[in-house]
Amino acid sequence: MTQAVLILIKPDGLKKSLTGNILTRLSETKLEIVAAKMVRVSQALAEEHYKQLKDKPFFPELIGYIRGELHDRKKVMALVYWGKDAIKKCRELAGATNPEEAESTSIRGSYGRITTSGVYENVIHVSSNESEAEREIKLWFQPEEIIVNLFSVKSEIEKECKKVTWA
Ligand code: DAT
Ligand code: MG
Repeated sequence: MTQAVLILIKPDGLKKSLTGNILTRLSETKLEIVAAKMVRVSQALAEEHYKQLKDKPFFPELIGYIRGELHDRKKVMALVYWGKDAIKKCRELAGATNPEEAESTSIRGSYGRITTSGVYENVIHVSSNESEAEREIKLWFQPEEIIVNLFSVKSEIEKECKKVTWA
């Protein structure tokens, strides 16, 4: 089944210069990258992304982590991979959520760690099912940033909308 999946290279992955390694690992899947960008993560975006976890005791640390407060890297790399069984293939490569339980050759098993304060620094985010992937891709990307038509769109005319362009 052809699927799309949101991948985030988290601030620890960027700080540890793992971007190339992670993209190389993901290329093993033979999936297609259909969107990619660097994002400075606002409090609102972080809270919306992880809203299913808002009642967990680690939620404030998780938000600080994805916003880059632990790594002096206030950005993440966001990508959409697309192709057959994309979610399963990328989740397998990522490994288990807890980096100590992740298979040692997986991305999280190879590069993740648990901090002394209990944050799972697991290097990469991968959507876990199709409905989560759709919600997350729509949260992180606008339709024109994705080079294939993944979901239905609507057109509207924006009036008196300030837009910054190249001078
Ligand atoms: P995944 O990222 O594997 O989909 P998830 O959606 O359950 O896992 O959790 C999102 C993130 O929250 C996860 O990547 C790391 C953090 N997290 C989850 N469970 C945790 C725990 N018990 N302690 C600390 N951080 C946790
Ligand atoms: Mg998840």
